[in-house]
Formats: sequence, C-alpha cells, structure tokens
Amino acid sequence: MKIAITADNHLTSQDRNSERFTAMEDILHRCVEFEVDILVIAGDLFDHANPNYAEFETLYSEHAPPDLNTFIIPGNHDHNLTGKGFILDDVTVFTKPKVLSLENAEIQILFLPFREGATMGEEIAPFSEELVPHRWVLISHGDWIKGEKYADPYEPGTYMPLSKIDLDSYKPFQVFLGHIHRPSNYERVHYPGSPCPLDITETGLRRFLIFDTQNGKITSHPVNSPILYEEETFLALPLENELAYLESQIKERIHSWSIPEGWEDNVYVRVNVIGYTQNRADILGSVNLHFAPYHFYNQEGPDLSKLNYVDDPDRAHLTRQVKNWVEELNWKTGSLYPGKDQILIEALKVVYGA
Ligand SMILES: [Mn+2]
Repeated sequence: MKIAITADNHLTSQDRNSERFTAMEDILHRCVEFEVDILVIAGDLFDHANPNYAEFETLYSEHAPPDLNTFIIPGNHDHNLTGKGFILDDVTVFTKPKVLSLENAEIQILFLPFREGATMGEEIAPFSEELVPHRWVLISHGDWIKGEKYADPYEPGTYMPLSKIDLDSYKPFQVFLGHIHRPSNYERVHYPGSPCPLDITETGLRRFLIFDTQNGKITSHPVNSPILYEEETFLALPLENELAYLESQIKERIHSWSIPEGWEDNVYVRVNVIGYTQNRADILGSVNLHFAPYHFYNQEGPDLSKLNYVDDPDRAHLTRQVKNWVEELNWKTGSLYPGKDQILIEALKVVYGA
C-alpha cells in the first residue's frame, strides 16, 4: 500500500493563489502515476479558518484517481476544519485523534489533529496500549523538539510539540508532520514541507512524500509548483579572471538547486552580488546571462548595491594573497564557526577599508 503525504498547502482561492492549487493538482497527478492508495494531508490544507471547500473539491474531483482515499487533519491555520464541509465520499477529516488499522498492511496510523496548547505526547498517551511499538505511524501538525526535554508548550512560537522522549516512549515507526514549511527529515521525523512556497523565504525545490507500507521505505518526489523561489549571494573579487570566478560560483549554485529540466520557467530568483570588482557592468552582464532561463524575483534584477568598484593593483594583489591564505586554512566547519567565505569578506573589509 502506498501512502502519499503532503501538508501546508495553504489554499486560499483560485483567484488569489492559483499556484497553490496547481501544486496540489500536480500531487494528485503523481498519485495517479505512482498508484497511490491513500493521500494524507497533515494540516494547513487551507490558509485560514473559513476555507473554500468547493474549490478544493472541484480540483480534487477532476484530478484525483478514482480509488484514492484522502485523510485530512486540521493544522493551526485551519484548526476548525470539519468533514461537514466536504461532500466527497472519499475525503475524510479527522477532527479528533484517531487510530486507523490498515488491512493487509499490518500497520496502524495515528492521526492527531492540531490542538492548541496540547503536546503530541499528551495526545498519544491515551492510545499507548493500543499502539504496537515500531508498527505504527504518526501523522500530526506541530514542532519537532530535538532536545531531550519537553519544550514549554505555552512558550510563544511552539506549536503542539513532539519530543524525543515521546519518540522513545511510544516508538512510532515513522512520523510525518505538517507545520514546518521547509522540507526536512530528522531521523524518523519527516516534514514534507509546503508544496508551493508561500513567499521568498521558502526557497528550494518543493516535494511530497510516499510511504510504501510493503517495504517501509519513504521516497521524496518533487512537486511541479508553478512558483519556486531561490535566493543567492555571490562574492566578486578583483582577480585577473574575476568573471570566471563568479561564473563557477553561479554554475555550482544553480546545479545545487536540482531543478528538473523544463522547470526553469517556474523559478524566481533573488540574486545579490557583493564584494569588489574592476568592472561592475561586466558582472551585471554575466549574472543576467547565467540567470536568463529563470525569472528575477519581483522583476527586481540582480542587486549590486553592495558590489564596490575598485581600481588599485596593490589591493588587488593583496586580495589574491588573502584569498589563497583563507582557502588553504585548515578550518573547522559547522554552525559555530564562520565559513571561509565570511572570513574572506571580513578580511577584504580590512584590505579595502569598506
Ligand atoms: Mn503551515
């Protein structure tokens, strides 16, 4: 049995955000393609508490495979979502915690709708006798707290937390959560992420997940969202081959997006170039050329406001020297340390006095 998981679709109306409906449509098409049996929407299907059920239903009726069963839980945005809003037989909303035992799959699914002020641990506890360790899957909407301790649920900004203690006590096989829009995986905890970005802060390729109960495997599948955002900053240096230096960074960064061929037109990118150059116009030309297959976010064009023109052979020589030193540094990586790029930027501020 194949279970597709999405969340945080944040549908408003076709008028306001047709792109979010298009991303949902793509997921439904992929459900046909992959012969998905169950589609799970782990909260925030709708952006707000008075959703337009009918527009979703129209889309669903047109594109969902006929034998698909869809299970939805409310998230913090659509917390009062109700099954009464849907007239489709194959769409079920769980407004209360519910254990579903899948026939032939030897697996239980616990659906925990978002409940304000609750922790996931509290909501799982009543089912602890019923759930078979390592043979059940959790679907909910909230924050995964990485630490060993419970986070204070009353602390602002924490939504229905799930802790490591909960995982260790109740032993779900896998956990699929809505709420965090960035696609992420932490051991057993998986956020499919928003399938269509809500704004420029939600960068990168979007995805949904498929959990195959046959082999227990989870696969990630890109969503052909009509909007994808990227934001990139490049460092220009007054080297002899400064354009080649910039171009290699740009190529590397675009490659790292992993945008499938033919999706270039979906990408809206914000580009900053900082640093020092001997020719600002050449830099602009190079950026425009390499990003030509994509759109600039908000039609803003690349931001070169922090790119300084320099014409000083001595300082250029120093720049090359410093760049080599930094590159040769045996430097620790990790969030506690500044990256080599940051070190270079700070060093060049000294060289150029700005
Ligand atoms: Mn959300």
